Amino acid sequence: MLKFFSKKQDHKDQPPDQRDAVAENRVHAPRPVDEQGFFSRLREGLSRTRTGFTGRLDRLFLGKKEITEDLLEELEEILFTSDIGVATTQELIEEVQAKVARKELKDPQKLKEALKEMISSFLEVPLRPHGAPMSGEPLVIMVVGVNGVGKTTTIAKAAHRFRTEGKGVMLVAADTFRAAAVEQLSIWGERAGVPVIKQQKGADPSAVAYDGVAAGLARKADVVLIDTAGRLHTRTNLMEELQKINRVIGKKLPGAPHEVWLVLDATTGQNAISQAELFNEAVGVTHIVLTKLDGTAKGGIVVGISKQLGIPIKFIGIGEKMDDLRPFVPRDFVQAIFE
Ligand SMILES: Nc1nc2c(ncn2[C@@H]2O[C@H](COP(=O)(O)OP(=O)(O)OP(=O)(O)O)[C@@H](O)[C@H]2O)c(=O)[nH]1
Ligand SMILES: [Mg+2]
Repeated sequence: MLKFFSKKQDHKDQPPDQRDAVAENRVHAPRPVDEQGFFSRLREGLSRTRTGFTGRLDRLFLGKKEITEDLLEELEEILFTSDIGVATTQELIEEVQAKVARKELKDPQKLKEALKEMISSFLEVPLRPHGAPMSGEPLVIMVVGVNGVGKTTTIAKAAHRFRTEGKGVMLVAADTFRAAAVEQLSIWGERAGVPVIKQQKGADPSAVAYDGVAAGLARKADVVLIDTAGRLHTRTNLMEELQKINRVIGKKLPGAPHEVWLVLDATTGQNAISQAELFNEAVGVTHIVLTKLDGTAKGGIVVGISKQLGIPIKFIGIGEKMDDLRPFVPRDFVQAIFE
């Protein structure tokens, strides 16, 4: 097992002000060679959103010579049904109206390019302040989200990513509610070649998380990913449980969890926004992972999430395979949706 953690980390010798940037680079590292088909795979994964959104835009603009109120009304409808969200849709339409009034925009054919630019600017969400591990300590990431959104799968995919970057990874099965949950994480751990810290079903999730962080420290892991439950017995409040995990691991390793990833299922559309508000209030979400973008035409939710929540999207899930978790790059995303 120790062989996974033997790789020396240069960045730990860097001054604290640079550590954050290095920690961030762990997931925004240059794309590995196996991602050469990156863009086409992204494009393929987002095909349903693209046909639903750009396909309809193209049909709307076809043969039109002027930007009329009727055209804007139809545009509003397309934006709204792509799950961009009411507030964001309104903002986009108002910006277009203002551009038309100022005569900066006349030709419907140019409207698409203008929308693309506006949407791109909405997607540029600055990183939130979050911790970085101290020298010799692991980066601890707590992964949260409601039942079935893709937390465990995301952890497996992220573990695979970190491993290909040469990092020592450890998984922690703090979802002790479902019997199958621990088993599922163990299977993924085996596939990704990383150890899994676990206890029996029904164990206290905070105790498992504490053990996981302790093991990560002892074995000098670079990254510890903690899987949590999406649902508990009705008597226990999920948010309180997550807050407890948060507190308990902070006792073992001050500053941990350094990152809290909220996993959201893109197919749930606007519902994802209210979930994010709840989790953020309870445990302070630092990054969002948006899964199942491949199965939906509701990809516009990416825009709504960025604009309304101001929480950066770290990864998007575009399929069920190990390498179907992609760093969210606004420019690539917009390109894949519009072209
Ligand atoms: N198509 C597609 N399916 C995904 C993606 N991410 C996860 N899934 C699927 O979603 C289902 C649920 O994933 P899990 O990882 O078990 O979800 P979870 O949040 O851990 O669920 P609980 O532990 O029950 O709360 C699985 O069948 C995954 O394969 C994705 O990006 N695309
Ligand atoms: Mg799970």
